[in-house]
This record gives sequence, structure tokens and C-alpha cells, in this order.
Amino acid sequence: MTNVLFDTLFGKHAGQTTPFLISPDGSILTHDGFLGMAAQFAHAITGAGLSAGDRLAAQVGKSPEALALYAACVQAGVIFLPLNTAYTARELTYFIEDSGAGLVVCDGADLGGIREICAGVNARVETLNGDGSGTLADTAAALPARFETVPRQGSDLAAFLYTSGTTGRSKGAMLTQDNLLSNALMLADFWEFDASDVLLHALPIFHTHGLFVATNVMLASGGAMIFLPRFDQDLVIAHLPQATTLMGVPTFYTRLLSDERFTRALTSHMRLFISGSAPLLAETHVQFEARTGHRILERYGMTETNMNTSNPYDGERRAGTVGFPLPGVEVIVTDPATGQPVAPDVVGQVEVRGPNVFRGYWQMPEKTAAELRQNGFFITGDLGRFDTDGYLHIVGRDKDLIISGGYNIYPKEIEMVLDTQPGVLESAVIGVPHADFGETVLGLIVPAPGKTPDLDKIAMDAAQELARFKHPRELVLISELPRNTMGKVQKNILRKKFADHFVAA
Ligand code: MLC
Ligand code: AMP
Repeated sequence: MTNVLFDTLFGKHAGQTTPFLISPDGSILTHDGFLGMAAQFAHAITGAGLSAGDRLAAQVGKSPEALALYAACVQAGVIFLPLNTAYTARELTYFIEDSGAGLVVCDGADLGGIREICAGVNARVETLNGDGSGTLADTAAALPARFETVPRQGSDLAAFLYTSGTTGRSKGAMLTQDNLLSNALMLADFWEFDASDVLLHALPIFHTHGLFVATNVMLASGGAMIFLPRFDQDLVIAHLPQATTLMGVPTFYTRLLSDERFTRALTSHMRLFISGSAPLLAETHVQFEARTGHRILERYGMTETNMNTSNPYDGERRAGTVGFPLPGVEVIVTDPATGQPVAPDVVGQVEVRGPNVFRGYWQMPEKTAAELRQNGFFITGDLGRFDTDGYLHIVGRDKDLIISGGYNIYPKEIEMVLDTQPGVLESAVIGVPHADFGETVLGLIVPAPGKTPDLDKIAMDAAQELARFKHPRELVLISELPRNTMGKVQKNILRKKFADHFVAA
């Protein structure tokens, strides 16, 4: 028996001495060297007691070693659960408990708090720091650079990625080997990646975009990645000349456009710029082409499904659209009331079916049943329409979700924190336009009768509970929330009222 994901994406590079990861300081890790590092980590995590089907949760900085930990999990059949480095102890506690992780890998600086969380659930803790050092790395360094790959089938789980929910409770999306592999192979082919490509990788590696789209596509094609720790504008500009492709969220592109060093000459050699995770304004698409001569290729995906649609590689990349269904992926737009497909140009809910669609939410059969139809279609929560040429336009969201700089933020989670603060009767959290992040978080607070809530204190308390990117950028007092006859808060009215709050500022 084989391990289809490991063999196809990773193992096939054994003996390949071309670069895989190029660090900003110029140091190079070859494909073969990366496999050796992954094998050492595979020995380390199995030595720590993990076996196939167990979960490993990692909240670690971006480094070649952190990526090797992902490869090690695949090779050992362990389910990889990457976590945003911004999550607070409160948020982590939930993920660790809910997933039943057997091993948690964290930065040494966070060891104290995480050890406490893990003690309660009998999980082991090891460290891996942003510079690649740590207890797990020390153990791995002394272990063999070859590991007997653990057999797995395509239907076996490879990763859990937590996505927040409209109820405020995060859900672990279970992704199989086939989910990841089918998407990686298809995207590498569709976007014409090959071993000569060098991807400038400036995304985090704890989400679908940076981990599965960017990394898996480069593994599938055998090319290299310039592996930047984060989106640092100076580093991106400095390394563009060595790259052939860039994948980013729209904020990458708006930031680059605001930099006068980002010129046609700097980008003339580039093969492809890809955008996703949040809507790319048509205006950004147009400005980008005027500046560089390149048309950004926009695609659409999500944690539960990887990538669903893409503008064409050859052919018109239409601004303001996310293109056509990708090969092997079915996308329909349906009437929410009947579930039946609607005609072109009619807005409905976007549904997706294909080998990319996840298995369900971990230990949440009801939530899974509510979103994943028996016929295999996943109800994405996005609203869209196909135009008469077949391009999909994402026009809004049925789910109460804010996307800030490519990170998803569920208002309910923030409202639950604000509502418990002294002097607060109730709150509503909305996303409003923001020049840098696309949307940002605004917290609206209705005081309890006769009370004057201390907004600074509320902001400070909320900061203890929630990851930095979820913090309301501002809290505003409001006398009451608009409600419809069913008593539901009419956030559309609030969004309209506060639409210029940050843009005008
Ligand atoms: C950072 N901050 C954010 C933020 N990122 N706040 C809101 N939204 C964000 N996205 C905080 C920082 O902690 C900092 O706080 C302050 O805001 C300003 O930080 P910055 O230095 O300007 O931000 P930076 O570190 O440069 O990060 C911005 C960014 C980053 C856009 C480069 O957020 C990023 O890499 N986003 C990509 C997210 C991503 O990969 N999404 C894919 C999800 S997968 P302070 O306190 O220091 O001021 C998916 C599926 C699909 O959606 O289709 O791909
Ligand atoms: P996540 O749950 O973090 O994977 O985010 C997925 C969501 O991001 C989708 O459901 C969409 O709402 C949004 N998204 C991703 N790509 C695009 C895009 N190109 N245009 C508009 N929205 C997008």
C-alpha cells in the first residue's frame, strides 16, 4: 500500500538536488534536503507517541522546519492542524480540546501558557521557534533522514483547518488526502506551473492559501519558493527579480501599487500574479494592468473546498469576477428557497461539488448536514451569479462574515465577548470598507439603561480574548440596533450607515 499524498507531492522529489526553499538570506534547501528534514521530524513526532490518524496541532512561526513538520505529518499519516500564530490562549484552548490533539508544537515563548492548556487534556508539548530551533528540532536533528512512509489511502484525513462559524463556535474542516491532492495537481496544470517556476511565498502557512494552494502547487510542479517569513514590502520588492510568480491576497496588490518601486520594469519578467481569499476590486485589477502590463489572475476558494473557480490562464481574465469552475469541480448558483439552479445573471447561493470538497466538520454532524448536501454539493455561504459568458461573480455573502486582509472574522465571536462587558446591553459587529484590509471590524455598542460603558476598557478586555486581527478597529456607542419584524438585527442598514467610517477618515 502507498501513501498517495506523500508519494505524489513529496516522495517523488527524492534525490532532486534543485532548490525548493530559498530563504531571504539566500540559503537554499533542496527538494531532497527538505525530504530529509521531513523524515527527521516524522521520526520525532512518532517517537513522541503519535501514530496514523492522531492530530498534531502547530502554532509556529513560518520557517522551512515548520513546513517540514507538515510534510512529516503527511509521511507519518498524522493529521496536521496548523493554527494562526495570532490566536490567544483562550482561542487555542478550544482548538486543542476540540481536536483532541496528541501533540502540540508551539513557539518556545508561548510554552508556559500552552503547557497549562495541554496538561488539562493530556497532550504533549514540544517547541519549534520561528528560527527553526526548539525541542522538537533538537530531537529531530539527531534522527535518521529516511523514514518508512506510513501507508494511507486517498480517503484518509490529512488535515484539520478550523474555520469560525456564524454561531461563534469554530468548526474543524476535515480534509482528506484526495481533497488536497486533486486540487494541487489540477491547479499546477491549470496555471501551467513547472519545475522552472519560482514562487515568491509571502503568505502565512497556517491557512489554505499559503499551505495548500501555494506550497502544494510548488510541490506538484517541482519548482522553488522564495520563502519570506511574512509579507514584508521591502523583501517582496527585493526578491521579485528572482521570482516568476506571486500568490497573494488583495492587500498584497494594493500595497504594492502604492509603492513607486513597483514598476513595469520590476515585473516585466514575471509569468503570473494570482489573487484570492478576498474580493479583488476591479479597480485594483485595472490599475495593476496599467502599471505593470500584467492582468492579475483571480481565483476563488475556501477552507472547506480548496480552490473552486479560476479566471483562465489563457483567455480573458475578467476584472471583478472569479472566472470559471476549475476542471473536475462543479459550481452551481441556486435559489436558497428551492435549492434549484437559477438562470445566468440571477444571484443565488454558490454551491460546489468535486473531489476537492471536504469530508465534513469534526464531531459536528448537524453542522455538516446543514452545509453539505447528501448529493455532495457544499453550500458555501457566498452569494454569486454567473454572467452569460459563464464567469462567476461573487456579489456578497449569506454568512455573517468579515474578511480583513484575507483573514476571516465571524462577528458573532466578537459580539459574544462585547456583550458580556460591563455597561453593555448588546452589540453588533460589522465589516466596513478599509483601504488596506479591504474590510475592517467596527464594533457598535448599545449601553445598558443608565450606563456609560468604558470603551477603552472594553477594547483592552476584548484584546485579551481575541486574536489581534479580530480586534474592533473602533468601538462606537449607538442608542439602539435596527431590527426587522422578526427581531433580527439588520446589519445591512448598519453597514450602509457606517460605510464611510474609515474610508473618509
Ligand atoms: C495583521 N493585522 C491585521 C491583519 N494582519 N488586522 C486585521 N486584518 C489583518 N489581515 C494586525 C497586525 O497584527 C497589526 O497589529 C496591525 O494589524 C497592522 O499590521 P500590518 O503590519 O499592517 O500587517 P501585516 O503584518 O503586514 O499583515 C497584513 C497582511 C496579512 C495582509 C500581509 O494579514 C496577511 O498575510 N494576510 C493573508 C491572510 C491569508 O493568508 N489568508 C488566506 C486564508 S485561506 P498591531 O497591533 O501590530 O498594530 C482562504 C481561502 C482562499 O481564504 O480562498 O484562499
Ligand atoms: P476561508 O474560510 O478563510 O477559507 O475563506 C473563504 C471565503 O473567502 C470564501 O467563502 C469567500 O467568501 C472568500 N473568498 C475567497 N476567494 C475570494 C475571491 N476571489 N473573491 C471573493 N471572495 C473570496
